[in-house]
Amino acid sequence: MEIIVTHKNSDFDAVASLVAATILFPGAKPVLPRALNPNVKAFVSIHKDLFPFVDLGTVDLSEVTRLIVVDTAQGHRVEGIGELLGRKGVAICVWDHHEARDDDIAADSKIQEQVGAATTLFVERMEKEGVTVTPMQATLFLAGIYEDTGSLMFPTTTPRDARAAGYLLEQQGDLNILKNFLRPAYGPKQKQILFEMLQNAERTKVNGYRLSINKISISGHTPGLAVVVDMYQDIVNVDAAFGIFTDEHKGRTMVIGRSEHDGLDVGKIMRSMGGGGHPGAGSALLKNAHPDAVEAWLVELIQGNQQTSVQIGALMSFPVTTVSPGTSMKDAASLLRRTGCTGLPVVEGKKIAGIISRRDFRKIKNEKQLKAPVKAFMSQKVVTIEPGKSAMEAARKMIKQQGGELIGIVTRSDTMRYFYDMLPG
Ligand SMILES: [Mn+2]
Repeated sequence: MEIIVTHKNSDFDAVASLVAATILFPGAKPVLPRALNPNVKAFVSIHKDLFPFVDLGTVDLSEVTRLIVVDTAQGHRVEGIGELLGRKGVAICVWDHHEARDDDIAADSKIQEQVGAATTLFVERMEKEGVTVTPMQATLFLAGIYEDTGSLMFPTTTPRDARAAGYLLEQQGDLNILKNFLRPAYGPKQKQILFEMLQNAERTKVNGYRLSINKISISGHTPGLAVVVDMYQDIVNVDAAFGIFTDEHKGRTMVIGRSEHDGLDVGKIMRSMGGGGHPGAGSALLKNAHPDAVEAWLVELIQGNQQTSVQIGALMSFPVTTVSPGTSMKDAASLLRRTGCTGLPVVEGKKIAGIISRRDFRKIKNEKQLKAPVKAFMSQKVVTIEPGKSAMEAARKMIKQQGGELIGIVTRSDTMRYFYDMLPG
């Protein structure tokens, strides 16, 4: 028997992929997770009979010969399949669109391409193979693509997602049905939370990003918080918005983030907090964490956020050509000419004593001064940066003109090369 599974708390992309896989793998049974996102649950309850879903409880796992995993490649995100992973005689096939970094399923075959929605991968294949898609299926697949790409507006959207959406509209995917299901998780409770968030809204600037971090206490089952944070971000108009939702009674804190800034990868930040997501959206669930501590942690992660930016350590030139304070100006000049550098650090032991640059040679009035040591002409005000900092920060320091052990040097051209994406690799 072949079964198709996806991650729990399924969104439309997960369920659409589940259905799409039944078309590409005829005979395989789509196992619908018990935990579904509220809007998906509403959709499924109305359309259940139109799709051949089965419950895991009705599947005899000992009969399974092939496992098709869609919209994730992480075993712990899929309910009840632990015993199948690594079992002899079970072929595993993965279709996913997330970054492979946290994958723990050893797949025999894997289609993993970074597009905005896993559904896109299936739709492309169906179009290529000339498989007919019913309007009902097209609508569900559209919901998958629209939800995971924020209606093609998240930065993770690729041209392939837009093309797949176009194809589905040609197959009579129904936008009216979609509109009713994509944001139904927003009800009176969510409205109340959004209202409270807006009353407390504050904006801050961290590492150059305009942020709003909002702490809210909640109680009881509160679905749809991602939608609330999404709307909140739209209204307060920041690069990224975070909601820290604490249920004191349960001792649980849910962190939900949205980013519209290419450089601020929310998924990565949430992974550092033990959660997950995409660059544009992500969440993490923390136990017994104080909201203030969570906020401080978030800020720290964003401050140290290296995703826009390669670390300086990876950018810097090494080894560094240096001179000592006693080196003559003449020798320094010929070194500058030979290396093509615009400046040289002046080093005493391992410490930077100053920097001598081409500009300093303008101070030389006569031949005799060329014999003088560089320390007479060097500038002692040297701006340094630690290797763990980002290229963004280096650029900021260079613009602002604002010492440790010398281990490398970042030149203007190193930094520019980074910004123009010309770094090798
Ligand atoms: Mn997805």
